[in-house]
Amino acid sequence: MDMTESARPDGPQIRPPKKTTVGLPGIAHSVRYALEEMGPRRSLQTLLTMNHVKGFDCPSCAWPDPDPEHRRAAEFCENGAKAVAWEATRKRVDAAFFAVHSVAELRAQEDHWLEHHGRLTEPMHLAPGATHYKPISWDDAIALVADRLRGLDDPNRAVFYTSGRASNEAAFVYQLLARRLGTNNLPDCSNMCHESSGAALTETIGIGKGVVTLADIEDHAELIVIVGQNPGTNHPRMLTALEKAKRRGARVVAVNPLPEAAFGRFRNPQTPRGLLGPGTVLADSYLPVRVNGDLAFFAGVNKALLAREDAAPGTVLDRDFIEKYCDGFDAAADAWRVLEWPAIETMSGLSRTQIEDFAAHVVAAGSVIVCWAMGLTQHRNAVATIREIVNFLLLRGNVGRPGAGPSPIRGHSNVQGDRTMGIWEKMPDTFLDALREEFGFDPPREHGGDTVEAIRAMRKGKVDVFFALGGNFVAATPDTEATEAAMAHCALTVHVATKLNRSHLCHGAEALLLPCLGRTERDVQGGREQFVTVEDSMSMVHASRGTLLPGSDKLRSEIAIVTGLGHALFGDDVGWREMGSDYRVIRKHIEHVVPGFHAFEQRVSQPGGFMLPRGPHDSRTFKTATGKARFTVNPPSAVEVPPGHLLLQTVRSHDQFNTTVYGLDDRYRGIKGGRRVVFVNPDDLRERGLGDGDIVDVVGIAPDGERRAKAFRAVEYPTPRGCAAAYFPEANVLVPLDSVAEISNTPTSKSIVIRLERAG
Ligand SMILES: Nc1nc2c(c(=O)[nH]1)N[C@H]1C(S)=C(S)[C@@H](COP(=O)(O)OP(=O)(O)OC[C@H]3O[C@@H](n4cnc5c(=O)[nH]c(N)nc54)[C@H](O)[C@@H]3O)O[C@H]1N2
Ligand SMILES: Nc1nc2c(c(=O)[nH]1)N[C@H]1C(S)=C(S)[C@@H](COP(=O)(O)OP(=O)(O)OC[C@H]3O[C@@H](n4cnc5c(=O)[nH]c(N)nc54)[C@H](O)[C@@H]3O)O[C@H]1N2
Ligand code: SF4
Ligand SMILES: [Mo]
Repeated sequence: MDMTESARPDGPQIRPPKKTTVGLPGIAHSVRYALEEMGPRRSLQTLLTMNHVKGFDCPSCAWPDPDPEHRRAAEFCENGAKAVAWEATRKRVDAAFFAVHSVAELRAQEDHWLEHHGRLTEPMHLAPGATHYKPISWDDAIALVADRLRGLDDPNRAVFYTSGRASNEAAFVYQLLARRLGTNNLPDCSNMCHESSGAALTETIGIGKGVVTLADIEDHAELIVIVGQNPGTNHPRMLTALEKAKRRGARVVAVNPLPEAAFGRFRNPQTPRGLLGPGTVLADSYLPVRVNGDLAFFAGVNKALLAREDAAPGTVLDRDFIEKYCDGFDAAADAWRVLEWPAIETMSGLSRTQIEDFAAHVVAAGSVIVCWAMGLTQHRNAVATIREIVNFLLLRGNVGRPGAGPSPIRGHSNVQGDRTMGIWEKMPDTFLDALREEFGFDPPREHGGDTVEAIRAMRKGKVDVFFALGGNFVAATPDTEATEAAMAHCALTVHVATKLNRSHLCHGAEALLLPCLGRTERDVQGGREQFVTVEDSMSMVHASRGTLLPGSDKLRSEIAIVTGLGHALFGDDVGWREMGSDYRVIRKHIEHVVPGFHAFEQRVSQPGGFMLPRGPHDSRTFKTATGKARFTVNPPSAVEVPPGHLLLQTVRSHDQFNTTVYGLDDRYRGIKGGRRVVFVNPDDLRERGLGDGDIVDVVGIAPDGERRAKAFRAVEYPTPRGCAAAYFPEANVLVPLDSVAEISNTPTSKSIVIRLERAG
């Protein structure tokens, strides 16, 4: 990665953070970027069909679409437009490009540079010992992968990674392929993302996903708490939903170490009022929690609620709900009673008064939703934190009624759907039994490895074939240097991808690049135009149809690639050919295997699609170990930071989608022209004899030694004392592979102990 950017005279320029989101600047940015990449015709052809009933689903985040009747002509946001322009660009990375640039040369380039050269156009092969990728035919490429997979001593020496952009149909055939081969090694980006949410929610309410709807947020909730999430950048159309909630009188509270622009004024680009007027202030209050202070915060809130109930019994808690639907309340209550306020204040960074005031608003609200994202999931105690949020909601019966419930806001556009389809290294036996019934083979039962375990296995030389359906494994995962080295231990690395990225250059002994269709492109198989389906953050399943001609006539759909490989490996044992040429056949299998998909074809053909059943939401049914919603005891904890050190969290800028860097600005945080910046409280800088604009090395400390990210520009920023922030993936070199969340095994990308050293 580029180590020199901050040292350049034209390094980042810093301005004060913004207090307003979107408005005219937001529109101007999306239009400019779209025109640059796609030109006027493609821009209109894509942007006006995106998120529409007969169009394609936005490939960016998993925020839901409004009802078909309420959709507008331009049903997308600035970042959705960027994602589409990025995919539908007219630029191409073809065989001539690879003939000119060696792999070593490409590896020395920045991530931004790599992806900006455009779409991959044909299959490419890197022979053992070769310096350049060379074209290979599809038949030879598929035969090569089949040959290597067939030659494995043990199917568990193969790893099948998935990034959350794959459609339901692609995900389903992909997990089928891995299990038919005999392995559950199906790590995915979710392992680094909402795994902690899934683990906490499954244990406590019996389902691994959120249980609210868009209408709950827009029309019903009286209090919406946004914790560890930056919706202005990462789920921009959530701002429209929050605006709607605000206009009918809901209260919004943000809990975050950074005062993100989304919590200020929102100028809705879809309404004249929003564009020309002063906009709507979205957050009524903002609680600047310390990084990793949320478990202590919610424990404090629960303690305060209990104290109010003790003072006026029967007025605060929903006793009927607790009695009828929950267990574990007494043990949790005993634990809250003995908590000490000073410890809660130190760990959370918030005062008792702030916490008690928040509790007062909770009691005043008939219904409460808590939304969260990566600010909660990527810490050692992430699962405990989310369980404590469930406790908080259960106390007042805020689950399974309008305007209430837990709402993890998902990242990739179909990451939730991929899990529903079986992309998980630990799918339950019920799913595996259903697969056996449907396809007549016995899927392996032994759990597979997750993302971190896959890297560990590679390091030990236990992985021969690494296959990735999308994503950018080496850039997204922690401990960049160790991970890049681990990949080199594989005999074959295969990437199904739309654009060139770092993972294609940190290869095994031999490598393949298999270029695929993107969401925006028409997919014709068996002489018929096909569509795929996706599931959003609120469990709505709907269709997605590309509208553009494919970027090259040699692209194949992900489904065609996977089913083609299935056929090469196993002949037509489970009907690979048929599935590849008619996606309705895959949907029929999904209907038989995955609960909630009855009459799939018919229901997904309805405008807007259908909602999957969710017991806690639909009927207060909790499929937990005891059949009840479970209170849990979660002793507050926070990462201990030695004197002189800071706790670093890694965030996304406004100009990126995960490892895809669209540009070098972060408009809302006032950063222009650079990404190697570290945001620090001004007093913390002063205490170290540093000032705004100084160039520093960020040094991560861990039991297994130090890691260094060189030459970052220090930026004074309003974050609590002791906290810092930098961008992912540049800061991933600092995250130790073995630093993971308890239970979910998610890398702790939001709590890295660091110190700053003036760059030498
Ligand atoms: N444009 C765009 N959209 C995206 C993505 C993208 O990269 N770009 N990525 C997609 C993906 S895969 C995901 S998972 C989501 C991610 O969506 P977010 O979770 O919003 O993404 P992050 O940038 O990681 O932001 C984390 C937020 O949590 C806060 N935070 C950090 N540590 C703590 C903490 O300890 N406590 C609290 N309370 N807050 C904390 C940070 O200040 C920041 O506001 O977005 C999705 N959407
Ligand atoms: N430090 C730190 N690390 C993190 C995080 C963090 O907050 N901090 N966040 C984590 C999170 S939440 C996530 S989800 C992961 C993301 O991890 P990944 O999902 O692995 O990474 P992405 O950057 O989303 O993947 C981008 C690549 O996907 C490919 N691609 C795009 N569209 C398609 C498509 O339609 N089909 C195919 N086959 N390929 C496509 C392109 O080649 C592109 O280069 O990163 C994690 N890593
Ligand atoms: S909110 Fe997310 S899904 Fe919706 S248009 Fe924006 S990026 Fe796309
Ligand atoms: Mo994510």
